[in-house]
Amino acid sequence: MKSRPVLALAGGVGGAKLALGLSRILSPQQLTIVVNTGDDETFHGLHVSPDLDTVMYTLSGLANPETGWGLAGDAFAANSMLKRYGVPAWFNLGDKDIGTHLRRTELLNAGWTLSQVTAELCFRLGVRHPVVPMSDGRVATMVNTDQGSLPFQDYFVRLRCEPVAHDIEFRGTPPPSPAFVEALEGAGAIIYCPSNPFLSIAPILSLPGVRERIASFRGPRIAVSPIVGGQALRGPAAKLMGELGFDVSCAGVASWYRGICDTLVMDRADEGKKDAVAAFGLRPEVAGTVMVTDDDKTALARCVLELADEGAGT
Ligand code: FO1
Repeated sequence: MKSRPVLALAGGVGGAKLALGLSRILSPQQLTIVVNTGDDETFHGLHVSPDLDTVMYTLSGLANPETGWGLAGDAFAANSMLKRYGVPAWFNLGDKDIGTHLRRTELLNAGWTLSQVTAELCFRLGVRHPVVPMSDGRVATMVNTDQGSLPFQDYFVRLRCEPVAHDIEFRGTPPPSPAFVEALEGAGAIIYCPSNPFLSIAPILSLPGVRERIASFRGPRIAVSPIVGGQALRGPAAKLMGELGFDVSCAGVASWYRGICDTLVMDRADEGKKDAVAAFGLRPEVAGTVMVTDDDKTALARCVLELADEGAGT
């Protein structure tokens, strides 16, 4: 994508990895990373934006390499103290991480938008590529389960995705953030990072006008499957897919992306699923999608960008 910028849509850890790879190849003018905020939650009076922070920490080189979320070398003294006070502190906020949430909350309370706050935090951490919340308004991802309707972090962290899900709901219909709208209008290609489609990409698409804009987008739209060999690389994507009635495979991912995506990048392990993916109208492309090292992330990003260049020329 030499001319028009790339718009990458991302959730947490998997999305951040590809976003890092893209940021190593593209300049800040050539890439906008729009991030899911349906997982945002208020803990102990603080506004926590886990996916924004995961992308921001990853791009600044500060992320915890073991978990993928939170900060490397963080401690949890404040969280332990909350537990001593009898506060339900199951969402593990690190001591340094709390500094981020304090600053975000302070600026939001002072009237800044989430976009402005995120730009400020990124600037201070040396992140030069635009990391943009999907919206400045609130969308709450709710997982409707056999144990009732659960806010995302309750389902994901407190209950470790154990409840059986039958539906996912996005409460709130604020407009997409200004930078997201601008990126949608100016993009030369759209890349869906290998994030959970149901929990990370769907909230972005749920914003007014976004799905329609992407459906009628003229440039290449490329998704990277987060399902490899019938399993999620991390998180509950595979379990959820099964519970929601999808085939737990990259073909199931292709069926979900039908109409809003042209090419699905699937792992070499799934070579045999090419026809099943093509049956949903997506062009199957095989690559190494398991990103362990930074070189893996850059290699996958390069592959995706080459596909975008090919698509732009067709
Ligand atoms: N994930 C967990 O599994 N357990 C946690 O205690 C936890 C704490 C946490 C704190 C800050 C943050 O930015 C992310 C955190 N996450 C934790 C990850 C987060 O729940 C998910 O990765 C995303 O919301 C899904 O992308």
